[in-house]
Amino acid sequence: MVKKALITGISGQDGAYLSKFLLEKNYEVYGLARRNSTDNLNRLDVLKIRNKVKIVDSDLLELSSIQNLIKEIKPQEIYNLAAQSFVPTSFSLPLLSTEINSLGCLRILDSIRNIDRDIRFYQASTSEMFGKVQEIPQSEKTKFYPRSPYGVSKLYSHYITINYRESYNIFACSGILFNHESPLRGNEFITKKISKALTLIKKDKLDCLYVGNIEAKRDWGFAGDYVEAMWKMLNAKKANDYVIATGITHSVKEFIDLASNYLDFDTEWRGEGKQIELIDKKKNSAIVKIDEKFYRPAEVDLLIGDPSLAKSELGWENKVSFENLVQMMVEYDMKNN
Ligand code: NAP
Ligand code: G4F
Repeated sequence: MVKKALITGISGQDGAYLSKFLLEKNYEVYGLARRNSTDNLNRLDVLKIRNKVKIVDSDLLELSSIQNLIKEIKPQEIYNLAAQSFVPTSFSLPLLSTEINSLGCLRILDSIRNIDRDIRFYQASTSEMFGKVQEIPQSEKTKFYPRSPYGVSKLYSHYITINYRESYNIFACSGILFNHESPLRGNEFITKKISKALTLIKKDKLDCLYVGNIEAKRDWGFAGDYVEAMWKMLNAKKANDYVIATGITHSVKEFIDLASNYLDFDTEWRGEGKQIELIDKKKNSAIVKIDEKFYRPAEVDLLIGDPSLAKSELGWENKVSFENLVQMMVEYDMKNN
């Protein structure tokens, strides 16, 4: 029997990679997308799968529409990837972010409870829940301490997923995914912002990249590797929650250094604190500067995950290294900007 999967957030980075992964496993893939005034399914074009998935119109804010979709499609698996996923926007739009990220998840879970409890459910949880980290590295047992409305909203969906598993015996899993990137990453996230801007500077189409806190450290992996973990969770013998990470951390500054090396810039950092600048020695001009507006009201300084449970129970391992990830993003942007 051909399995049917419903993916919310199919227009996003992970939605595109997960669709490709499931299509290769012969799934019938349905993608929940909200109406937009402009076409936002271009990631599916890049991966050449737009005509292979079935797009259905809905929104995580609309309960009856979600219920109708589940009744009509009858999926065996639902992957809830839809979210207001940009941390700074969660500070400016905290209620909307919570509506989508927390109650959106509950709307799906409660629909599963009422319609068909055999549907397996994946929730896109996040390392942002660790926030001000209480332990290094962070594992499934680490205490949470979110630092943004985004992190708090995702903590609700994390626990409601566990609650529906324990209360109603629904096969519901929560993947605590650390930052994962790709050429298809949204433009405002720091990795894409760096790779895109530095390639534009290389082509003399931009003078300078403005960023916030370059000392922040993240455990960055490749999105294509991480969607496999989502599928493995839903196809395991037992539902559980897993940290998905590389186990290695790098600062934003290191990401900038590596990307500028790949682009053959000859650079040095000059100055200190918020006055620091990255100088292109050939032109003797700054190509990266700090702009305070990119600092957050509360920061997550350091994330580094311990993915050993995912390795032992799911056989999942990160494949693409940090160095290869940076190179992949820079090469894509060199070709496409
Ligand atoms: P993304 O590129 O920002 O995609 C988010 C998706 O959610 C988009 O398709 C967006 O649709 C959709 N969406 C937003 N509000 C919606 C609503 N009200 N109803 C229906 N769809 C809605 O995010 P991503 O990087 O692929 O991440 C996927 C999921 O994993 C998110 O839940 C994110 O919070 C979580 N996560 C991501 C990372 C990471 O490093 N990437 C790490 C941990 C967890 P539009 O195109 O219409 O905006
Ligand atoms: O790329 P970022 O915006 O990602 P952030 O905040 O870690 O969130 C991402 O990863 C989470 C998993 O941990 C996901 F749940 C979430 O949905 C999203 O995908 O920022 C990374 C770091 C931050 O510390 C930020 O302060 O980079 C720092 N940063 C420094 N300058 C900047 C900038 N971030 C952005 N976006 N823009 C800057 O100019």
